[in-house]
Amino acid sequence: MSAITDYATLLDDAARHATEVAQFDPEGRLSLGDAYEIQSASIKRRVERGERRVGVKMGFTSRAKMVQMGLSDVIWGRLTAGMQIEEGTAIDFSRFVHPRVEPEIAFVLKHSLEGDVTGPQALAAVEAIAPALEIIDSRYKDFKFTLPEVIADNASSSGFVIGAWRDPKIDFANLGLTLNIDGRVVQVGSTAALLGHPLRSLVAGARLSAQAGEPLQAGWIVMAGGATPAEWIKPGQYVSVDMEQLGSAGFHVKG
Ligand code: OOG
Ligand code: MG
Repeated sequence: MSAITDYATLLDDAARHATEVAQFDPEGRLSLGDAYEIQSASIKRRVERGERRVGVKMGFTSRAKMVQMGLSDVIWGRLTAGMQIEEGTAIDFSRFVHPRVEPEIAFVLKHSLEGDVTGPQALAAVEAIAPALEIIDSRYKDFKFTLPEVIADNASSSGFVIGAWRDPKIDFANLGLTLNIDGRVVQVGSTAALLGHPLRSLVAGARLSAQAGEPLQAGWIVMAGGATPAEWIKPGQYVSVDMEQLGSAGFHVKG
């Protein structure tokens, strides 16, 4: 077995069994190409178990997230149907290693979107937009990783929750938002935190996924990235995002 397959198996098993692993490239020596190969091979294992690909997630698209995690390259990961959590329902805490949550905006596409596209071209491919939450759960001990490691670990993706879909004609360039835990505001931000305009995150997603030979498809979801630092979640909590004009989305955490 190659090292790529070994690391893919290690990370897939860790995600599947909610166990943590030690960092395997703490100096960040692995090439980003190899890191994405590991990610691809680990998602392939999920797909072989029957999970359907439903889109992509973008990471480190806001300064808040770059600063929190100490990394500054935009990254992406693959979403499967198994990661989607129905809005308003409860997640089982034991499914996770050390989960965090962050407020995002989600797109769903009506057309495929491939390669180098402009903002208006990206917008023309959007069927709808929605307030969303991402649950990130790094498989690495203490949630610490280098850039190749987090890429290999599917950009820490673990779950996502999407609120009601809205008309993309709403101007979503700069919508105020809060992340709330048990009704208390824990983070305040704006969609403008995402590369200045969330559409830029979609443009980056179209380019990066086409480069990987998996262009964005009609019907796919694109999570644009955390607009604020992520917060730890604990059993018993109710977590929600409130977004100006778009409304809210939330989930409960079961013990
Ligand atoms: C990596 C994933 C980053 C985002 O929205 O910026 C991410 C992490 O922070 O563990 O999902
Ligand atoms: Mg995220």
